[in-house]
Amino acid sequence: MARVLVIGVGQIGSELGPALVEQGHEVVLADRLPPEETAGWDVLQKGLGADGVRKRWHRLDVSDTPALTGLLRELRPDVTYHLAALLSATGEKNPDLCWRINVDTTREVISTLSSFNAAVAPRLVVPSSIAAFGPLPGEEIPAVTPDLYPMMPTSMYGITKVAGELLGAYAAAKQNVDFRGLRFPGLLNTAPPGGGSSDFANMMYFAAAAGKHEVEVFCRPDTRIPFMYMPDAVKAIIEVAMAPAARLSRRTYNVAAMSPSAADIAAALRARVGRFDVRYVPDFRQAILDSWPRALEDSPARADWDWKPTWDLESMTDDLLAQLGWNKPA
Ligand code: AKB
Repeated sequence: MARVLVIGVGQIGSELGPALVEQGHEVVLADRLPPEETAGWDVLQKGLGADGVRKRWHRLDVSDTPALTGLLRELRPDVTYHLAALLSATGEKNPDLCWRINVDTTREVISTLSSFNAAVAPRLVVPSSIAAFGPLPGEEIPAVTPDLYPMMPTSMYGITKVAGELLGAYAAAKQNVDFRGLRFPGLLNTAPPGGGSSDFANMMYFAAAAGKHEVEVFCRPDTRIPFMYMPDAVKAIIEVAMAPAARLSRRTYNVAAMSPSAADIAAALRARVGRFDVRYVPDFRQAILDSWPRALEDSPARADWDWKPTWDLESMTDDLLAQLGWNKPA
C-alpha cells in the first residue's frame, strides 16, 4: 500500500482516484473545487460513494504555492499524480496561465519532493500528451510518430508538456525524484473534458447518447488523431507509476490504443444509434489537431512495462454509449 496524492481531479483523476483506492492505496484527492462541482463528480461518486469522496478530498488551488508545497510536506506521498493542467484549446486562449499551471506548479512539486531527501525517491507522475509533438519546419509530422522524434509543438499546451517531460527527466537524474510520464492521446469517458482540441470526439458521444440526431463539431471529417478509452488510460498511468525502475529505458513513453478519424467515429455512432448527422465547422482548433501525430508508435512502453491496450473503437463505442445512459432500442 502506498500513500498517494492526486492533484487535479478532473477527467482523468475522477477515474484514477477510485482505481487507486480499489488497489488498496491510501489516497488523497486534491482539487480547487468542492467535489460536487467537479466535472467528474458522477464518476467519483460511482467509484467511491459521496462520503468516500468527501473524506479523501482536500481543497487546493495549485497556483497557491504555499498551499501546494504545504500539502506535499504534510502528506509526504510515496506517489504523486500531478494532473492539474490547462488543455490545448484553453491554453491557446491564455498562454501565460497555461505555463503557470502546467510548468511552474510541476517545478514546485519537484522541488518539494526533492527537498525530502528521501531514502526511496518519491515517485511523481505527470501526464504528457500527443500535443508535445509537432511538424518539423517544411515537413509533415510522421503519421506514426515514435517516442524519440524531435519535439516541435505548435501550441502553448504542447510547449508546457515538453517542458514538463524535460523537468521530469532532470528531476529523475539529479533531484532524487522518480519521475514517470506518458504521452496520452485524446481521452474519452463519461466525464466532460475541459478545453481540449480532442473534445470534438467527446462531443459526438455525448450528443449521440443524449438521443440527438445532429451535432456540430469544430474539425474536418478527415481529422485523425490518437484516442484512448479512459479505462486504458487509467491502466497505463498506474502501470507506468508502478513499473520497476530498472525496467524503464526512458522517463516519458508514448501510449497508443486507436486512431479513428472524426468520420470514423461518426460512422461507429451511426451504426448504433441510427441517424446521426455531423456538421463539420473547423475553427482555430483544427490547426492544433493538424499538427499532432495521426498515430503513436508505442513499442518501448510495450517492451518496458508490458503496456497493451484493451479497448478499440468498436468496443469503446458500445461501452461508452451504455455508460452515458444511451438506451439501445429493443
Ligand atoms: C487536448 O485536446 O488538449 C488534450 C490532449 C490530447 O492532450 N485532450
